[in-house]
Amino acid sequence: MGSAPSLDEQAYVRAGATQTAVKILVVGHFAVGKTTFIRAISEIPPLSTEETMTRAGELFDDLKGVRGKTTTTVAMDFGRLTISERVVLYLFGTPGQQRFVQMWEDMARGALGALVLVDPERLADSFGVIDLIEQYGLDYAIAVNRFDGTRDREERALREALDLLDDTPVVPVDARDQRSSADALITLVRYLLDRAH
Ligand SMILES: Nc1nc2c(ncn2[C@@H]2O[C@H](COP(=O)(O)OP(=O)(O)O)[C@@H](O)[C@H]2O)c(=O)[nH]1
Ligand SMILES: [Mg+2]
Repeated sequence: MGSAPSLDEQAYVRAGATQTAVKILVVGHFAVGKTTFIRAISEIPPLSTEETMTRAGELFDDLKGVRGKTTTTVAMDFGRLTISERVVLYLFGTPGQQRFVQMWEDMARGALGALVLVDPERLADSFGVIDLIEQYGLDYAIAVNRFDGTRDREERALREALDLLDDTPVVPVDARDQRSSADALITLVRYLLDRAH
């Protein structure tokens, strides 16, 4: 792979260890950029499972006497990024909606932490995801995805709106950009490993 971004691995990896696999969740509300992010950085062809779920739709249709189709697309993404000679991240893109709580049960197991993608113009849409993350006791960093045309929101205002702890990292990211996305993950991993010490 191309040049690995720098993580001061001596501080984190046991002497003599070959590779350390780290499971990281990439979470966020619908259309916040999870798939884009994992596609931009994965060094293996990213997997994306698109599963069409019929919700309690049938029942709903019966009640309403409408034959409209109530379907929701659930997209899960999987990718890998080597961030130093010996630290390899396994990335799981996970939708943030409360109705996927069962999936979260599995996803959260063994995860070191999560990167929460947020859209600065739709912060309220991220409340549910952050609640879920906290419910599962996962440490996280916030990556503010810069969509074209969105103005910068002052970090202080964003921290307040999302009710973040003072030491929770907040980093800007362009989910389409490899370098920018990798930097956000490095910030997260450094934070997680420092906390684990
Ligand atoms: N302009 C811009 N568009 C983005 C960015 N990140 C994602 N998008 C677009 O936003 C839409 C939703 O992104 P997607 O990755 O599918 O979101 P997901 O539902 O969280 O997986 C797609 O059309 C992306 O191309 C970004 O940083 N800038
Ligand atoms: Mg997606």
